Amino acid sequence: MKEFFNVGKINYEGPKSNNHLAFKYYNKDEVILGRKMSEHLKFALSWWHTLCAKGSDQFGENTMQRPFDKEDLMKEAFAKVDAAIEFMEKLGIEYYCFHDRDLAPEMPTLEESNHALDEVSDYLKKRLEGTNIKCLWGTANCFNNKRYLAGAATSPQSSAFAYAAAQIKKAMDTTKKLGGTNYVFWGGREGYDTLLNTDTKLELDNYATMLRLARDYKEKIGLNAQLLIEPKPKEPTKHQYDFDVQTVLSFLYKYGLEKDFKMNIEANHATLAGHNFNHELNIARINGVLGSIDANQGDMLLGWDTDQFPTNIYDATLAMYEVLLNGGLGSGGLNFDSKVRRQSFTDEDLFLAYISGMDTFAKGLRIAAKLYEDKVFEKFKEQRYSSYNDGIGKKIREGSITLEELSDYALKHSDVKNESGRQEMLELILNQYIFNN
Ligand code: XUL
Ligand code: CO
Repeated sequence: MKEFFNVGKINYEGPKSNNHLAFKYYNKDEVILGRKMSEHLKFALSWWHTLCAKGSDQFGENTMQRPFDKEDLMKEAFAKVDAAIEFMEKLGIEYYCFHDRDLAPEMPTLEESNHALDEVSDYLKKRLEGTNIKCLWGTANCFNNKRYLAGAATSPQSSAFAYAAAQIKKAMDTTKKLGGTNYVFWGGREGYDTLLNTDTKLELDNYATMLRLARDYKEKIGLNAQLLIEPKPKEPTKHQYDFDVQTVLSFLYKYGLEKDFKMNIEANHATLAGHNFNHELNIARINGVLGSIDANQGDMLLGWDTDQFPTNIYDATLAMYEVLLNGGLGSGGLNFDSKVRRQSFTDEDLFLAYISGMDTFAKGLRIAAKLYEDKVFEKFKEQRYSSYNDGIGKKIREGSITLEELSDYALKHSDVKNESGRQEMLELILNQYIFNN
């Protein structure tokens, strides 16, 4: 088969290498904390940003030409499959994620769109035989077409709800066919712009109904995949219902869906919500819903979802630290929901972006593993909260106390002795680990 990309296989050359087209930190078979790096870091290619995004923005046309571009959209869809496999094999990426409409174009009718998706996914499945490339997750694009201008599951139009259900059904069938280990719901336009025209109660009830139907359908067809909700606070709507992990948790509990869904945490969505990436991972972890990660980063000076490739070593380190505390991501992985900048229009830029993102997380894993082994923060926290280990503290921890008892205690012990939180010392230690590992 003819090659699409004029870039060879990307190898590990170690930290001293000056070759930009080589890994400095990602050494896939190297064992860290008893597992191969490739098992800790199940990197995935995002079909939409890698094969479909061509550099256009609100103000300008495409800037990128790809070697798989074709006049005929179906021919292009097949060429994208071949190009994606070449790209993943060259980078050693073993997973991919897709929306139904990234794999195959939307056609004039739903029936034709379904048929197009069948053809391309059959081809993808066949081409992947004998490779070690697998599907991390599938999803349905229920936000691009104008029928979804007011949402999909939360649309005021029941026919839009039905159309979205049809797309989700088909995307779940396709995820099953491709052996996907997760299925994602990012609430594209599930939110609102003004309360003047929005029945939030009905919209949220309907959203829960859609998720319940999808959960039941998953069981019915035997789709062996973890269902994931991907929180995001705004964009495209002003108020996205899935604001952040805590908001989604309360939604899941309210509607009795907490056992069926975990979460796919995206770094740029966390920062849009005013949270650090590791805050979202932490809240998901302590609630048992940390499922998978969309690895990217935003620009803190811009207020929108820039979906840049991750290069921030602090964030990657602290993210991998949460992943280690979580015991890994189970069936999840690290999907690069990231795109190259509009001015980075060459194919080589695409390779460089992935190498940079993979090395950032590989280095983050190496540092996090040392922090984890040395229990740096955990030891400090243990000491910091030790007043809850016995006496009155133990009773509070166990919930076996009354307000009267606490009042009696406080009357006798009114001298609260605080200790330094030592934030600067901990930051200093974190930096030492980053510098030395
Ligand atoms: C949008 C976003 C999506 C989801 C999948 O901000 O992150 O690409 O990851 O629909
Ligand atoms: Co995402």
